[in-house]
Amino acid sequence: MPSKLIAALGLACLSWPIALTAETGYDAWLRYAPLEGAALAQARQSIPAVVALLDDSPVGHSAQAEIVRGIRGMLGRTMRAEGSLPTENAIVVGTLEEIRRAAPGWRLEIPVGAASLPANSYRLRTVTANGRVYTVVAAPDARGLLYGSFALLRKIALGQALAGVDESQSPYASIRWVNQWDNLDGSIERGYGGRSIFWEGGKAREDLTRVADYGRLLASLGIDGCSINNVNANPKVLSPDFLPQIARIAEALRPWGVRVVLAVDFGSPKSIGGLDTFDPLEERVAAWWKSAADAIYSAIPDLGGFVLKADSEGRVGPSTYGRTHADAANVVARALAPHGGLLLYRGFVYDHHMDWRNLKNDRARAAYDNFHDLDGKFDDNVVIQIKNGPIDFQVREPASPLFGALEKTNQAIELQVTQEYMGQAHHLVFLPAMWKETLDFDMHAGNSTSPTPVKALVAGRVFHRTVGGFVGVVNAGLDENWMGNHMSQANLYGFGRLAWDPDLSAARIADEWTRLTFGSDPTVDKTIDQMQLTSWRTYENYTGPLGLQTLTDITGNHYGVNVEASERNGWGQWHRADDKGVGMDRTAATGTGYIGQYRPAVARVFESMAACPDDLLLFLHHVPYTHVLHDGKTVIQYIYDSHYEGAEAVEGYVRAWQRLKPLVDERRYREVLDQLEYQAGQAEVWRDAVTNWFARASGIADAKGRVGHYAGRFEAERLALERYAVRDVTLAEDASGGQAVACAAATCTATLRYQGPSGWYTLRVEYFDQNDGVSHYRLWVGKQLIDEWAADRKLPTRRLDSTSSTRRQISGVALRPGDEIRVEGVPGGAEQAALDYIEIVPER
Ligand code: GCV
Repeated sequence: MPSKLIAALGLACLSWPIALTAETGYDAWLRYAPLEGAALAQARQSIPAVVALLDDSPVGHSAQAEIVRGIRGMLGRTMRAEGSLPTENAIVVGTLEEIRRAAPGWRLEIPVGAASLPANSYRLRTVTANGRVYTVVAAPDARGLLYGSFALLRKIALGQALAGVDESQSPYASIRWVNQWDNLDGSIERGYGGRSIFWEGGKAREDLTRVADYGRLLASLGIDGCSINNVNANPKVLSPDFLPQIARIAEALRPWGVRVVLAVDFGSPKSIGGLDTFDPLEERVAAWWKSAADAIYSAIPDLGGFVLKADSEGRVGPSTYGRTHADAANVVARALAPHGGLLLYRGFVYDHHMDWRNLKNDRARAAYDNFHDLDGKFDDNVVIQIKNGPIDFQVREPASPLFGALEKTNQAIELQVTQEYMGQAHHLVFLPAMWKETLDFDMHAGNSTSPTPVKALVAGRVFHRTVGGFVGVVNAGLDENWMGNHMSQANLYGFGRLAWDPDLSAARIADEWTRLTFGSDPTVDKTIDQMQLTSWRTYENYTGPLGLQTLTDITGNHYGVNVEASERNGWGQWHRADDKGVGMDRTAATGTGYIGQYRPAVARVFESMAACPDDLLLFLHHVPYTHVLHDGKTVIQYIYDSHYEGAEAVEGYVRAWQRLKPLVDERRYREVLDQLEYQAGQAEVWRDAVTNWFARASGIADAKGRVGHYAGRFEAERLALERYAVRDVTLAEDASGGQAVACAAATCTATLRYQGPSGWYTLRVEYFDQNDGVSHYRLWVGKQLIDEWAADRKLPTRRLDSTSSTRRQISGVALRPGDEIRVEGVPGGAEQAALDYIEIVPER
């Protein structure tokens, strides 16, 4: 057995028991949990004793080791790993060429002909020869072997029969990459799953085990490129003395067929190259890029290429010298071309100092305005990397018009897996459902009547481009479960599956993920699938319905609610809500003209208020609050209702999850419950803040009388306070009644005398969990201590605001008239054990 293989199997053996015993989330969808019942019986019958690898590449060895690992986990059997075709039943892993040599008589009947089978494809096929049954994993290249092996294991894990298997799959597009926004100091921009797995203290980490394990997760989805540093790039990555650091990371990813990609800074020729210019049209600059690329490729010959953010959010770019994006892209791409490298040039270019008073200004226009006229001017190894929508990963945006506007330029779609505007690591939001809407959206871009969905455009299928595809911004980190919570792993899974095959449905992806991650119990599957598949709409309902975008603190942490943060500044995420109406007029007739950037068939629908889908109405039109939607509601009533529905839906997730207690392992049950309970509280914070803001702005009351009236709610500032002091909260809607109480003493109390009927109640204490200390709370009813907790969540604020506002819910509390309910707060650090209100809710 080759030594590399022994090493790989050794590692697999070591990590196997951990995977089975500790459900930390580390193994994500590659748990290989023991099969049971019929699935086990079926797999035991069809899985032979041998897995033969005919290929000797490191990637081939990863494939074989993975099969051994997976079968051991699922069947409790250790297959023999061999290096040639055995004379017994076996799983055989080999390239088409290797199989042809070892078993010339086998006819794999590759439908499109072996020579034309696209790179990274695979074929799974049962072959019967000389009375033996071989399950063949064949591919044109080693990556295909790996992807085929993972597909085989996925089938087994999902209980699908292997006998007679006959299937071939090819990736939909050539680019299936992830971008990590990791800084060299170990922090991650918009990362919510811990510190960088790649970097610490300006260097590659000593221990890169996590990098290899991440490579394995990516490979299991068919992802073959990973940029390892922030697109807000540190120029240092191209210094000659830094190359060994990158080379070490490349080495850790290589056995999984994942190529390193680097984010580079356009100013590098000047900032680290010793030139006095970075003008892309200067010979010296071109020569510098060439020598930088030559140096990096001599250290890492399989580097995928570069990703470049230029002239955006303070990054330097070609505008410094009055040059175009094509000039900038081509000078870098020409340095990469001799090495087969690609340049992913980001289409996320916009002016963040726009005059908000000018109603014709519009950030959404920027990508198209910057790139459309340059179509055809980019070299063949340049790919324009375009965010799914024209703004910036908001909860609802139309597909970027740029997808339909590039005919002679390669493109890739950029999707954000890390949940920057989507509740970060704290809210459940299954993004494949949202991505599918964009990928399937027909841009009407072709010259015939055939549909031209975004997925086909970015894959280069419509205009016959040779490269193109999918890029996901992932930002996985050192947290045990990679993403900061278990459920968000489904977004990485979904991104990878869609990058491989964007025709998959969101429902199928959710179901695969749930079964691989939580097992195949039908109640568990149904519950989790249902939660995942409704979660985007739910989140949209309480954070920004009707195309309002995410009504978050866009100049701050992008997490808590702040309706006005997008207005009266140059960032251009305007929704233009005032006392009369709401929405951006982006029409060609009276607005910014953005809608005119779409092809006529799309523009017609968007331009007409009657035809425009309600979900995008306020993104595309400015309307009075009394405008009636297609469903018959007024805009203002829809805003109220959707917020209540959203908050109620999350309460429903909590109840649904609680029913899974006996069916999910203890640790993940507890951690997901904690996340959902927190989210339910936050959804109410959002609900109350947004609905109160719009009630105040519009002057129109909620027809159902809910907004501003909260039965059973007792404001902390009205309770009997000892040492607690009343504070105005600066965004009035961030605290119920606009006020909170904070404790500047060693301990403070807030007391209320209950006067309602006797019965069982749930008590909700709304408090503020800032990140500058850990306060402690105790809740007493009479002399009895009912609950105590610490305010120790990691939320991105030091202030009393909607981000720190957090709910503690205590159910099953018996109350009688006259009972004294007392909250005692003990500050910790700079955090002052602040309270917003207590709510007393009768139990259902
Ligand atoms: C890496 C948004 C994010 C930034 C990010 C930028 C980008 O603006 O808030 O953190 O920067 O997008 O995609 O470049």
